[in-house]
Amino acid sequence: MKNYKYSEITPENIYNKRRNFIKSFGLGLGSLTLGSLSLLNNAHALKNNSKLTSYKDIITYNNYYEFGTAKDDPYKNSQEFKVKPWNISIEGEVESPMTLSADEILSLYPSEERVYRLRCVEGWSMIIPWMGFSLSKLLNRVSIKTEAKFVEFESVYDPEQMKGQRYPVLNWPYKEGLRIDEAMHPLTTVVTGLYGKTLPNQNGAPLRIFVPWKYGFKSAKAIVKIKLVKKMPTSSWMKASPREYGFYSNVNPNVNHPRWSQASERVIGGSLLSPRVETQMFNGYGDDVANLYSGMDLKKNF
Ligand SMILES: Nc1nc2c(c(=O)[nH]1)N[C@H]1C(S)=C(S)[C@@H](COP(=O)(O)O)O[C@H]1N2
Ligand SMILES: [Mo]
Repeated sequence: MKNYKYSEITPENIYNKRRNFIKSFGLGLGSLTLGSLSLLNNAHALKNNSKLTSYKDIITYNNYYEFGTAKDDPYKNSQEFKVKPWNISIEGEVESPMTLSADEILSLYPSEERVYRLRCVEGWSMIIPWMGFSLSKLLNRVSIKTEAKFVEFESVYDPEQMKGQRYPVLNWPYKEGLRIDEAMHPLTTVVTGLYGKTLPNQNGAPLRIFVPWKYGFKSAKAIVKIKLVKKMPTSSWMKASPREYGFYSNVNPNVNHPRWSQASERVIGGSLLSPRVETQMFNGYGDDVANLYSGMDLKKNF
């Protein structure tokens, strides 16, 4: 067994070694996990030869306004944030509301690797090897009533620890929402980690949501509540600017933000000279999710 220098043992190196090992035995990426879904997911994200974004970029270039609005604020300001103990309540239109600790959730549902592209509404993207499992598994646990049509996600409110929340940048706590069929879609993920490691605070520890075909802001970090509701919830971003941020917020190169084009994106990690790449409809996940929106006018329902 080769000895690695300490500096070589980054999450990224361990991850790549494991991946090469698996590749060299001809097992393919998908066999890292059980189930064909992940195979499919990995293939999607890596279509058009996209490289994984570096661990460093993923953990230092973040949007997490609770910790400040500059890209490196979450990295700088979230290191002392306490993610233990942590409870998440699942409530609203359900037969059996419950509160589970983050640890319970982690042990109930084994995480698998899910490589997805994150497309921020600001016009940049990353390819991230997340760890997680389908949100539907958790939602099935509470027996959703037929009256429930939407799901609302609430992030933590803790201005003592999150100095960004001392200012009215957004309507705190951060809230987001999905239609029930979107929330139950197997691609909609409860994220537990990345690069095979525990989720860093700045990426939404201990648990966050990730919805691959929607703009990044739909994927709430550090969630404490999941509420099943009858009516379409108003997200923090809809409150802040309803003209610019709609409920659906599907990645769509044909529908521009009122202040900028959404036709292309800057891939984080490239050089300043790297060309922008074309943004794909539904962020490249159209084969899996386009049917959720058949017959809908996606310009109106932006
Ligand atoms: N609670 C909370 N969740 C949030 C945000 C935020 O400010 N607060 N920012 C969103 C935005 S705009 C993006 S692009 C992604 C960024 O996720 P990442 O930092 O893990 O890449 O988180 C989303 N989730
Ligand atoms: Mo974003």
